[in-house]
Amino acid sequence: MSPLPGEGRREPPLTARRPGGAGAEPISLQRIELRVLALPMRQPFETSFGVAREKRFLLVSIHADGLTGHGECVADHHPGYLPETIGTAAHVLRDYLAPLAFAAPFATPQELVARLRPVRGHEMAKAALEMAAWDLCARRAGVSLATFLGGTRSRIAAGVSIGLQRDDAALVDKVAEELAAGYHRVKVKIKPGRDQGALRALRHHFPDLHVVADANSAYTLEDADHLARLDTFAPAMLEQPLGWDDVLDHAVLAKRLRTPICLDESLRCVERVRQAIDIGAAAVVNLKPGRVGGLVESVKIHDLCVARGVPLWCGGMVESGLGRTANVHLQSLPGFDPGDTSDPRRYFDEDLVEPPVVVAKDGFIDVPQGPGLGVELITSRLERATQSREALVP
Ligand code: OSB
Ligand code: MG
Repeated sequence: MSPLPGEGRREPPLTARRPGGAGAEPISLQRIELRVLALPMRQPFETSFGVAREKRFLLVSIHADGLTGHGECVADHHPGYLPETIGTAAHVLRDYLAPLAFAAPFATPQELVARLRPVRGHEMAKAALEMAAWDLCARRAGVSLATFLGGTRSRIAAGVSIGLQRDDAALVDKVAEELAAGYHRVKVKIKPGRDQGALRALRHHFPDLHVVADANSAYTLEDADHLARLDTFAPAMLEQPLGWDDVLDHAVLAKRLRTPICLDESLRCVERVRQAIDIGAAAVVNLKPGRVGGLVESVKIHDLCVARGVPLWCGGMVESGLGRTANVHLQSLPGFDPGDTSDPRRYFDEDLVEPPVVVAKDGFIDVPQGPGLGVELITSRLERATQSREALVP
């Protein structure tokens, strides 16, 4: 595939402003490995779009010069959050992204990202390959991913996303438990019929609680009057109430609410984020590297939000410790409010990495200092979790 004409539109490379590994010897990939992994979950995670009882995901590992880099793909086995799935990600990685990555050496992750641009969409597949490239490049340079990204924080404030509970009393108990664990921010899931009561109960028990309500696209503009009544309970923000790909209706809804709107699903590139801010659809931005095609795009979105004074926080996709760790490195950039980075042990008895991601009693997570992601996969656990694997070569 030859580069598209639009390539000339490229912005100044991040390497102009951030370390990123400019000047390094180019990397020639020797092998890319795709594995489908399954981790049992300790508790189901329920949202307006479904219940997850098991975590299945694709692990992308790249090999070059005796080094390995790993990337966790956030696509689910089901297209209930966004259209990508494990199956589409494996297909696009195998048939389109891997050949582009093998086609020529690349010196920086930014160079690889530019090469993947002819493939439209498939942000989660691209992000996984890109994360592996960041891990490998940073390892080779002997610096942490945080340093490579230009991060300055050595610890980040953890927050927690709480799935739909059996009833409002159970939700109140759960929130109390998570606050006791030290989390700096609480988010709860809502859906029609499970919104007013939940927010009323939370406000009653926790008068000063900063609580985010995430609807995962469970409403339409016809629910505007109903959603406006949630203002009474003063949630800190309402996350993605309307269509998963919508920004226009969110701008209309925003005018009818006091509660600020935060967008998640709809924001899949920096241009979309800018447009959403410009038309008043997003007062707050949830940034997930996997949803926007990776860390290069994430840094652009971070920089835009900081420049525009728009609050920004890092979301989660129920990642294993590997993906969580990448989110921790990203949040070492100044400007992130506490988001959805909670302890992976809330979900998994046996996480895959060492050292594990740990939320300290004061609700902070240390940014790993070792090279790359700064964590290692535990081979025995990786093998146990592996459902299938395939190797791709040039
Ligand atoms: O909408 O933020 C979301 C998890 C899976 C899919 C979508 C969302 C979430 C979360 C984050 O709420 C949960 C977590 O990673 O702990
Ligand atoms: Mg969300």
